[in-house]
Order: sequence, then structure tokens, then C-alpha cells
Amino acid sequence: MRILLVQAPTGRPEAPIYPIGLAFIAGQLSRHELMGLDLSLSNNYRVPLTNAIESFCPEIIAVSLRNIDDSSYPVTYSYIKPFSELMDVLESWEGIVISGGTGFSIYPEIILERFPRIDYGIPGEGERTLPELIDHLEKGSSIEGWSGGRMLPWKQADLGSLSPPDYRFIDISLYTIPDSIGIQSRRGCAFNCSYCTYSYLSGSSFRCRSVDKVIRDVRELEDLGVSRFSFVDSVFNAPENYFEELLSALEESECGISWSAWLDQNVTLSQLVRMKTAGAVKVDFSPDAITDKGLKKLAKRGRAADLLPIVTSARSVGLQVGINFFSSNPGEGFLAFLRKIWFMLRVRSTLGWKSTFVNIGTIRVYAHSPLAGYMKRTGSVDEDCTFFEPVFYRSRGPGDWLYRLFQRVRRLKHG
Ligand code: B12
Ligand code: SF4
Repeated sequence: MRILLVQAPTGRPEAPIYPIGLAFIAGQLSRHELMGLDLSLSNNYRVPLTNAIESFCPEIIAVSLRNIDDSSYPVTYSYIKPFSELMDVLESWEGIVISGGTGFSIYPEIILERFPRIDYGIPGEGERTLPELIDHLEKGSSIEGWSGGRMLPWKQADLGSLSPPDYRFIDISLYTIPDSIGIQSRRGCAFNCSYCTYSYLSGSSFRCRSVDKVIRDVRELEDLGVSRFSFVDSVFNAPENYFEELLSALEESECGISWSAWLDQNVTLSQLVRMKTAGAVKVDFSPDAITDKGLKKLAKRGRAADLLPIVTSARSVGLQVGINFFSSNPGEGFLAFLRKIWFMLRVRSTLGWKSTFVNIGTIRVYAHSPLAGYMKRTGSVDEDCTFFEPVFYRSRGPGDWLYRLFQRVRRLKHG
């Protein structure tokens, strides 16, 4: 069949992010005729879409809805309006529309209800169910666990038997900013931090791809002329034995490509050195809290006292470092927020202003996170709150004013 794989529009200029979810899907659909189209690359997405429909004549349009909103407080940008406009354009087209992606998967019922133009919705990983659905549409074959209807069953992919992502389904040379192209070596996360949706989306244990397959992806990107990529994995240094195995393979591969990864603080200096040797140029930490109490309430691993030493170690081996905090989180209030700002000024001024980045965000509470359940149980939100409209876990009073001021300055500075 002719299938147009579409990344949903963002509706505003944004740093382009290569649609790796669709690349994995494309890798499983090699017997079909495919065309990739990233509508987030253009403000005027109607023209590229109608052009693609006219020239390619797809029978199926598979749309990836990655994000519902940008999770920013106090000014939140919603991606639902451009998605809605995309659906309006598709009203006059007669083929089959299928949707999936993380934004879809957190709210599948709401999205299917709001957008009747979607013929089928596939929550979760799409690699098993989408080919099954296409076979069903082509040949009438049955789909295990599905009794009809617009919502298809949620099925985890078997990473052992998965074909590699097809990095050629779309022109990769359009993604030039650092870290805009991803490689995924594992899925899921075993840590279940209280605000996080990762285990809901891809399982509460680590599922690792074979290191050979990961190295194959690295070589493929190198062949395509990519000079830097980002590991999109939840925690690159967990589980530790897989982390070590992958590091060895990266070292042995002698690939000349740079990369970045998200780590937690349970990483040693010698592992950081090995990462640097294997091509790492940047690491990101997401401690989120700055006190042991805050870490515990967020169910984060690690101790507050470990953060500065590990950031210093990473800088000492020449890695750029990103550190992410929340302005307000369970167990931490205004004083902790001031400490985070102090930490930011301290590490940036002592470890390198241009190589040490600190982001202080706000928890955008998503459905299916443990925190969403907690907020319902404690009456912070109504029992029937869906969290589709943004809900933030935020401070009140001076903490909130200061955070708004902090964000205002950042917006003025960075646009
Ligand atoms: C890595 C990552 C980033 C990196 C991306 C780096 C890169 N080069 O790719 C960075 C840091 C840049 C980033 C930025 C943002 N991110 Co982010 N990110 C992730 C993360 C951890 C992994 C995404 C990923 O690459 N997955 C790997 C691929 C293979 O999986 P996938 O995309 O989910 O695709 C699979 C399925 O979704 C499905 N699928 C996908 N498309 C389709 C289409 C069809 C038709 C079908 C059937 C199936 C299907 O099948 C695919 C294969 O299994 C997720 C969390 C998570 N666990 O998913 C958050 C996540 C996607 N991000 C999120 C957010 C909010 C953002 C930002 C808006 C944050 C911000 N304030 O700027 C920005 C938006 C950037 C953008 N333009 O998209 C949210 C989205 C929540 C929501 N429901 O709206 C998530 C879910 C995290 C969370 N908070 O819960 N992100
Ligand atoms: S915040 Fe990070 S470590 Fe915690 S559950 Fe989510 S992905 Fe895992």
C-alpha cells in the first residue's frame, strides 16, 4: 500500500526534531511504498501536505502526534490547534487516517473523541499493531486482542525481532541542530519517578536492543553524514551491565560521530571518561530536586550531596553538562527554589558558563503518572480531571512570582 508517514505540525517555528518514532515504524513497513513528511518543519503545513497527497496519492496517512503541549509554565503552548487544522485538511481527502505517538498515547480516548477524522488510533509502540492493521485493511486478516472499533490494542514491540529504524524515510539532512537526531538503545524505565510517564508509555523495566543493532544505527547515521546524535533513552547508565556493554561496543566501533545522553547520578568518573572516549560530548542530568527530601518524594534515585561532585566530574573530563530541576516539587518550596537558582549560578560560573546549562522547569502533570493519582487522592484536582488541559505542580506566593519573573527573563533572552 502507499503510506504517507506524517509528523504532526507544531504550528510555530521550533527547533526541528527528527521523527525517530516514525523511522522505527517505517523500518517495519519495508514491503509498502512509503513517503515521509515532517509538517513541524514548516509554518505553512497545508501546502506541503496537499502537495504530498497530490503527488504520492497515499491510501493511508499515518500521523504521529508527539506532544500535546510544550509543558511550559506559565505560558503553555498547545499543539492541539495545529493538529486540529491538519485534521480539517484531511476532511476533504478520502483515504484512511491512522494516528499514534506519545501525545496520542497519553490521551487516546480524548483524541479519538475530539477528532472523528481519525479512522484508527494505535496507542503505545506502533511497530506491531500498525503492520497488523495494514494487513487487516489489505487482506482482512484478524488482529489479536481487537474486536473492531477505532481504538486498536496496545502492544509492546519485541525489540529482539524488530527491524532497524529506517533513517532514510525522510531527508535527514534537514535536522542540523545538535541533538535533533536520536538513536534509541533501550525502552522503558525501571525507576518510576512520581511525575513521569515513561513507564506507562514504554514499560516499567528496561528493554534493551542488542548492542550490534545500536552500533548499526550509529554507522547508518555516519553514512548519512550525521555528525552528532542524541541517545533518546530514559537513563543511559541503567541497567549498568548493558551500559558498560554498549560503551565497549561504541569504543570498539571507533565511529567518528559525537553524541549526548541522559544520565542519572549513579555514574562513576571512569565511566564518564569512557563515555568521552566513545564520542560523548554532552550529558544531561535530571535530578529535578535539590534536597534528599525532595528526591525521595519524587522517588528519584541518588542523594542530593552526589549532584555537585558528579557534575564537576563530568566537566573535568571535558563533557558539556545539562542539569534539570523543577521550580516546585513535592517536599520542596521557596527555599529549595532559591537553592536551585544559587546552584545554577554557582556551577555555571565555576564550571563554564557556555558548557554548563541549568534548566528550571515546572512539573506539567500528565495523566497516568503517579503524581496525577496523588493529586486526585489529595483533592488538589477533581476526581474526574483528565490532565489533558495543562495542570502544573507549582508553588504559590513568592515562589510563583519569582519563577514567573525568571521565565520572563529567559523568554526575553531566548525568544
Ligand atoms: C528524547 C525525548 C526528547 C528529546 C528529543 C531528542 C531527539 N533527538 O529525538 C528532547 C529533549 C529534544 C525533547 C523535547 C521535547 N519533549 Co520530549 N521526550 C523524549 C522522550 C524521552 C523519548 C522520545 C523518543 O525519542 N522515543 C523513541 C521513539 C522510538 O518512540 P516514540 O516517539 O514514542 O514512537 C513510538 C510510539 O509513540 C509510536 N508512534 C509514534 N508515532 C506514531 C505514529 C503512528 C501512526 C503510530 C501508529 C504509532 C506511532 O510508535 C513508535 C515506535 O514504537 C519522550 C518520553 C518517552 N518515553 O517517550 C519525551 C516526550 C515525548 N517529550 C515530551 C515533551 C513535552 C517534550 C517537549 C514539548 C518539552 C519542551 N518543553 O520543550 C519538547 C518537544 C520537542 C519536539 N519538537 O517534539 C513529552 C510529551 C508529552 C505529551 N503527551 O505531550 C514526553 C512523552 C515526555 C513526558 N513528559 O511525558 N524530548
Ligand atoms: S524521570 Fe527518568 S529515571 Fe525517573 S522514571 Fe522517568 S525516565 Fe526513569
